[in-house]
Amino acid sequence: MQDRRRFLGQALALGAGGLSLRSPTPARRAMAPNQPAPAAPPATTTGPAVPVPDLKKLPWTYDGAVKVFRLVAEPVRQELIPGKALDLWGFNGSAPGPLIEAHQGDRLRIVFDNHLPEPIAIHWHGLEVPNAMDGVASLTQPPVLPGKRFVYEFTLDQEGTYFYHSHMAMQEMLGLIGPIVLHPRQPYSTAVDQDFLLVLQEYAALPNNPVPNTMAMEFNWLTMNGKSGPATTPLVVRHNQRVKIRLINLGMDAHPIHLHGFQFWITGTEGGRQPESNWIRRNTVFVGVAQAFDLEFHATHLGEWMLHCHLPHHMMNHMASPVGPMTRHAGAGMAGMAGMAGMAGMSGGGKAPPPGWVAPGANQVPGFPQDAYMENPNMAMDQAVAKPETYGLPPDWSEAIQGMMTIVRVLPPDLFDKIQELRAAAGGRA
Ligand SMILES: [Cu+2]
Repeated sequence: MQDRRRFLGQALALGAGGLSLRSPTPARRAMAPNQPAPAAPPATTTGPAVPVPDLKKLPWTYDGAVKVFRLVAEPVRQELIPGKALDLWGFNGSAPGPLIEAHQGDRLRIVFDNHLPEPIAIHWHGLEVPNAMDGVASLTQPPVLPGKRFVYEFTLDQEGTYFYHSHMAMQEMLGLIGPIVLHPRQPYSTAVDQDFLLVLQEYAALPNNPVPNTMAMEFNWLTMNGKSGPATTPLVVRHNQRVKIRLINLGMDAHPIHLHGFQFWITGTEGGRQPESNWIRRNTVFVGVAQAFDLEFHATHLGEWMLHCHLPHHMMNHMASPVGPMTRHAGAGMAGMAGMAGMAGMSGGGKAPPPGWVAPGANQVPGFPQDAYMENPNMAMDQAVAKPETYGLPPDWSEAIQGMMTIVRVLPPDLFDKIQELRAAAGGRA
């Protein structure tokens, strides 16, 4: 903390464009009537901390009562699944960027540095901030030029699930978005035991080209928190816990996110917590572009329950158009696979299905092949994506999890506790 403070102090002393980096004086606050005085740091949270599987949280320091975050936009190399990485633009080392977590009433100062080769500005999506903080380059602020800094500062009287993003359209499609959670001042009437957050994104990347085509209208890499299935870390839940899952979408497509095994309540939107009379019971929520939803349910049914986008093309990895004539090879071998859509594979090259997987005479059946070469045990990559959260899954589980998919694991207490032990041993991630 000391080092971090000192580093931050030095960083601030270097000066910047935009606002003064010091705490606003009382006189300045008085000039901004819609900015209440900073609240004292809350002693306790009003809910569980929000895990964002596969993403970090943005650390902060305090300057008096002001929470100070350092946010950096920069090129990142994001591994979607083992063996497949894309050259994206993100924040602080990842795309999407880290979670900004704060409380209703907090005053936030976000010291933003642009390490991209072109101008940018950061928009706080859904947050009621002063116009000069709204992050629309050339309308509400000058663009933040390459190598330059801008300091955003505002007091937030909201609670719920929000996000930040570049307000340059094409930059959004290269990954520049990150989540924000504002905990309520008063606890919600219904407390949850688990509170997860997933950011939904999509990329169009040709085989062997690590830079996505930001002009594409069709996408072949679908991610949750920057990972594609089966590299998405399962959401591990103890039997009978009450679970919240926050979903955020910013891309070109809406995603119908479906949960197996449960009817859930939609308890919040990008407009914040909804009154209980407005809660809607569903098992699929169509998360539109620039929307957020909070889902809640009681994990009363044990099992490995899929949570996934239900668009068929969003349930696979690296879908690519056929090159050359389509072949329909019913037997083993690569020859039949070379021309198939969806075949570039989960681990950098498909493997033939096992004996008996394909019926004799399959070539005579119009429509063959569809999934025979994608969803078979030889496509599993359990070991490559093994982590504490995958402990105890059945063999070859990973061939079932591709694209915008993850697993909600509702586990008996002993298995849940075992995974917590493994997570702690793996580096205190429990
Ligand atoms: Cu989708």
